Amino acid sequence: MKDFSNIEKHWQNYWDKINLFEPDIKKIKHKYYCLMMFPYPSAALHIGHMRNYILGDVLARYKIMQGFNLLAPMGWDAFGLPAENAAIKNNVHPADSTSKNIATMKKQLRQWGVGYAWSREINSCSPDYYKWTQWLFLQLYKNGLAYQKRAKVNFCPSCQTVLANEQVIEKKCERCGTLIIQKELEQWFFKITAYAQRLLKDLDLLDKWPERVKTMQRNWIGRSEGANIKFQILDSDLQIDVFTTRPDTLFGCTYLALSSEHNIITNYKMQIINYKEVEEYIEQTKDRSISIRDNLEKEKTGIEIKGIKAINPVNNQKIPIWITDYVLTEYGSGAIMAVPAHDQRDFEFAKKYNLPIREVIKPSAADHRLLLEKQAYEGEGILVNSEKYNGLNSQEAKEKIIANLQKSGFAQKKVLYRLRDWLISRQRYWGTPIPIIHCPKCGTVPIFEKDLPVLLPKNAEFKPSGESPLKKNKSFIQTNCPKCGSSAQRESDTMDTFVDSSWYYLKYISPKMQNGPFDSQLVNQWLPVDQYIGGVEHAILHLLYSRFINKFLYDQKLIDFKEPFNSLFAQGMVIKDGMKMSKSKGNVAYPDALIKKYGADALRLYILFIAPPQKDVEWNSKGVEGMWRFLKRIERMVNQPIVFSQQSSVNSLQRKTHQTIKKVSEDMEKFHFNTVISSIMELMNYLIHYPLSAISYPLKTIILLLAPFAPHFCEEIWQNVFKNKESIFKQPWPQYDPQLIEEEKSLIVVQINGRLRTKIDVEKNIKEKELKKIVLNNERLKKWLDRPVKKIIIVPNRVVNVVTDTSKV
Ligand code: ANZ
Ligand code: ZN
Repeated sequence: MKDFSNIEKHWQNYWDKINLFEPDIKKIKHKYYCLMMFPYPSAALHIGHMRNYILGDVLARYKIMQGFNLLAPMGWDAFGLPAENAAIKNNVHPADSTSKNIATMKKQLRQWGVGYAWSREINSCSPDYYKWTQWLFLQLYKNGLAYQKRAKVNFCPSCQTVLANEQVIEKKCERCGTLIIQKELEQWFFKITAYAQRLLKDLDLLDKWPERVKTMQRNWIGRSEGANIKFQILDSDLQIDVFTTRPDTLFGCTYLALSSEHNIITNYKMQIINYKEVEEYIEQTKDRSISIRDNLEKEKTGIEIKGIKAINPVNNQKIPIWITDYVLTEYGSGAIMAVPAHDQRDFEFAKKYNLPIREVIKPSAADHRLLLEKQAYEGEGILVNSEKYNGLNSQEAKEKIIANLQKSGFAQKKVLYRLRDWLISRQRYWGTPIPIIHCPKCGTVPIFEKDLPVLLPKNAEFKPSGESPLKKNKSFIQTNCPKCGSSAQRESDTMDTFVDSSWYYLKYISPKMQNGPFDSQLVNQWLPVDQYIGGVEHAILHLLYSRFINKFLYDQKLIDFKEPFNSLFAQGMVIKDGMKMSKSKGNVAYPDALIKKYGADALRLYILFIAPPQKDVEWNSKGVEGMWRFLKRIERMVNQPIVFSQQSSVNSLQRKTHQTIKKVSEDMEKFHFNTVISSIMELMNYLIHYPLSAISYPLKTIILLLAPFAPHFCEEIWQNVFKNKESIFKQPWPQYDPQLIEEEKSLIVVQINGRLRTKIDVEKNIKEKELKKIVLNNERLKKWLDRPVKKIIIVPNRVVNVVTDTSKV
């Protein structure tokens, strides 16, 4: 064989020439839509990226061999912070660095033998694409699902931009790790909360999604069933609403806890005796994280509001009101009824400030008295200290207490979602401009669809300043109102890139379409995506947003499927030095040198061999050479003078071959690529013990099964050694013959102390240990085997003679 790099280039060109990855988009029967999450155009790709792309490529090639009309497209999620930050750092325009990066990545993908339907390439920063992202915005706007409001937002002082809650990880910016501050700004939102219940319920339709991803989405949506309960303020007509999931604990409420932004504090200023102290406390705790509530470790603080008391509506007890830092402003009503005996957060708070702890729920079984000394009992149980509700269980009590309070208007059932509306505006340059005009006379005016796209000006100062850079771009900002013609201003914020990626899977179907976002009819035929592949880091945001937009388009009758992705595969990460491989962590390994030395195929095989694809894997390049040797062995083998025949003439080898086809085919469906490779290796080891005249069929099978993994190598053998005229990927995937995979049996005579007792059917050439076990556990032989066995004599495939100790009767 010639050297790797020549072969690889040759076949890469060949696959282009025969349009291997270009589907016939009009042919729907037997279609297969295999989609990889489209990447940010970053600089050179490393081993971690490579693992993802070859994973998808293996599946794609396998599906082609199975005869599917395969669509495996690729594109670029090109707008956004990563591109922009890199551009700022290197002092180049993001448009230029983006196209440069795309070129590099395409070259790398090609070098790895990763194929896509490149004629369908899309790029979210091209006007052809973002025109339709803007169109999508307008549809949401028209339907009341895009709105603007002043909001306290997470602001990253380093990236100089607003972040969605989802992009804040433990108070820090997801991108750069800087501590987030809160700012109040005018912002655009998409009303994803209107879809909360459907986004939750339809998770049940996704039976081919990993359970852990669905759980993450469920938690994120966070449905809570409970009630709003009103607490009257003593000697006033003001009330404080609380949301609780545990109305059954109402008799155990010993204080109310409010967030520091609760309006009672300003509304009732005059009555608050210690207002000054309260004000000071609020000032001090202003920047506390919004996530403190979930942070059980964190010590909670608070201050009592002196001068006012609340009344518990079930027993008219007067209870104190506290301001605390563990109640969220944004959730429920920003106030809670605190039940220290049954809520751990309240328990700790009560201990610290010496507030009463009143037990009202007893667990049905074990004595927990001791427990209550140290922690709250948060489970359900039987009510105590609750007057007429005593003896009821939590469920019954919840219903009854709410029903009774409801009569007097003190309670109402309520379902809350943790999910917030999606904050989509960014004060950054490199994104899709929001297609809105602010007119001094008409107010907020959407752009006419015929006037799309609103082009992002190339000659803009794009360095972040906290304000939208486009604001300073006069020729962009100044325009005329489409309604009344007076001079007006364009919206200067751009959209979050998650908007770009919320609908791209539709665009691939008709990427060049000009007069609409996508061809609905074709889209309905090609979607949902059959297999979606991507990183588990997108388990919440991207997947939730895409599901939301899909449902919106469904409601608009533009598509007829409720969920965009039928099956989801979340691949593991490549780890180096204990961390995710990533440029920002400086632990990156690049594939180039390895490819030069061993070829792309050996590296592909190795990467997929070292771990199941859904698992994280620690990178170590030492084993690549082993894979290279494996390919060399195959090469030597196929270059021997083999006589080709359809089937192997030796039964056992034939059986092994068919068993391998079966195992490999099943593992392919489950993404168990590592065991696929080891099964192929096993067959290879098996076959070397047979004469050349017997191995042609197994060898041919090996080449076919290996083709998705080592495509260049196998294509080379297929065409240049086996002298076939057509691509190996146009060959049908090998099928096994169910009759040929069955193990041969032998009928074995079983003797006990030399006398024939029974005959058993076992697998031929069964291991002695196995055979002994079968014999000794045989029910029929029990009565003769009630004494110690002295020895067992085996004549392979024929006789087992058990000698027992007959002396001890
Ligand atoms: C009384 C109670 C007693 C509660 C008990 C729990 C246990 P999820 O499941 O997350 O919806 N809560 C309500 N609003 C809050 C806010 N803005 N900030 C912090 N906590 C808040 O939780 C609902 C429970 O969280 C509510 O039920 C309330 O405490 C608290 F034994 O009310 B519970
Ligand atoms: Zn106007």
